[in-house]
Amino acid sequence: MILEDTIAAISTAPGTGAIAIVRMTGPAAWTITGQLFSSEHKPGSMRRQSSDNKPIGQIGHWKSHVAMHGFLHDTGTDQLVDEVVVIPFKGPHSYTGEDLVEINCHGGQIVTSEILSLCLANGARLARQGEFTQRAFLNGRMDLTQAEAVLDVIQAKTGLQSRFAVSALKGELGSQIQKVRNHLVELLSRIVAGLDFPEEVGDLPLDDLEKIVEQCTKELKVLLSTARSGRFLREGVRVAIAGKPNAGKSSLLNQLLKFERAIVTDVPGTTRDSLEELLDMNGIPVLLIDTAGIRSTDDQVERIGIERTRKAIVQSDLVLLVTDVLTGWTEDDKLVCDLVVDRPHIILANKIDLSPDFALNEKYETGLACLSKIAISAKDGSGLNELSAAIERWVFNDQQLKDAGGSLNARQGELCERALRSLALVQETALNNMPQDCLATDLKLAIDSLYEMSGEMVSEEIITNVFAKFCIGK
Ligand SMILES: Nc1nc2c(ncn2[C@@H]2O[C@H](COP(=O)(O)OP(=O)(O)OP(=O)(O)O)[C@@H](O)[C@H]2O)c(=O)[nH]1
Ligand SMILES: [Mg+2]
Repeated sequence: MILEDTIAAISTAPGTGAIAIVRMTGPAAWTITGQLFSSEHKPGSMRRQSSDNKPIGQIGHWKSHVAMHGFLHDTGTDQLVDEVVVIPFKGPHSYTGEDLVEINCHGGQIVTSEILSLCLANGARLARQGEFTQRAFLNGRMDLTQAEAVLDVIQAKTGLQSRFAVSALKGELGSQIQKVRNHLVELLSRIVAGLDFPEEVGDLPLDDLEKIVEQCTKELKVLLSTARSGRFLREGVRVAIAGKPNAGKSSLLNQLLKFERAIVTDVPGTTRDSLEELLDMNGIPVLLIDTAGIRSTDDQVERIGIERTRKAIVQSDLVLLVTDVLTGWTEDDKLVCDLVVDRPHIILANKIDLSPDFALNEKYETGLACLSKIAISAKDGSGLNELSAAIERWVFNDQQLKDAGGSLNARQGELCERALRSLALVQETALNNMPQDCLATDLKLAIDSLYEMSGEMVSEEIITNVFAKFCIGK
């Protein structure tokens, strides 16, 4: 699907840089660049004539994927705008699948916007957000999971986020979905053949059907389990540090961040307000929230702080419950425990440096939501590797995210759940020995959900939503 119009945008980040790139794609991308670009700049001479008397801008001489050094001139005034490197890409072998040009210019904001204005004045229109990638999708250069991965790569804030996004970008996630879908399509065609030719083909043996549906269900469940980890990788994990006053919460925050972010004193009740800071924990973006210590108090300011702690706990994905090995498990610890009992949490017995023989005993019991108990020292950092490992295990749910070739985003996760529901109905129908045309209906719904996941059958509205999240120029 080659689109009629030619679009242009500045593809590099706003601001000043060493170089910037203005990108253009569409049927007129090469011609427009040809009108602006010349391989020589000779002040005072006719710039459209080169030294070998060939008209400059003769795009017939351009080679796809080969960079050309030259100059851009204002078509109206003939003034030199910038010295540039132009890389033309001939469709379909380009990012968008159409003719495309990248103009590498100096990274000044004025010069970059002048070049963009020239492209627009000569027939291009300003690209919408994500429109380059949208064209790549519409022209079949990538499926929707890959297009969504482009956004993830751009927005990744840690190396791990980026690695998973890149593997989805390579199409691994898309091929996992396609693999399951192909099995189901084959199954459906066998059922349909049986319905169309009952004499010759007959009903599909239920054993065959169950085996394939079970296998596909298993594979989709693995994919679905990546959605939770994927959300944490994309959006970060909110981790509240809670505990009684003086347990060492702020010290823990500082030790994890490796700088003195929070005030630490030996006065109980030092932290009055919740304080947030982002940490890259082995590639997982973790939003750490230090909170006011929890205890019963008449101090009005402290009570407001404790109320905020409650809120931080409720809004968190995970709580680190910090206790103090010097005081042991006290009434105040029990107050904290009541607040975190239903939330995933890790008990941290802090200040182990002051009591090296300390052992976590049965008193430290907070219920089923407790993921692990670790003795740490916020002062010397001991036990913190174990803490990172415990958080990592919980985030990835012991799943081999790598095997899935990426993680599902919210849109894909919903469709995966829908496909699984349809497959469950197929299994139920088979169990109840219903006619095989009933199987076909649900099987078709499961296949449709998978087509929607990869974007091969998807509404205009969803496409618009997906690409609206991109920046202009991508
Ligand atoms: N030796 C030792 N002292 C620690 C450790 N962690 C914290 N402390 C000390 O314990 C005191 C309280 O530490 P904070 O980090 O302010 O405790 P907090 O839980 O944030 O206290 P509030 O903000 O009052 O709720 C300070 O004197 C810290 O130096 C530790 O692991 N070892
Ligand atoms: Mg504190």
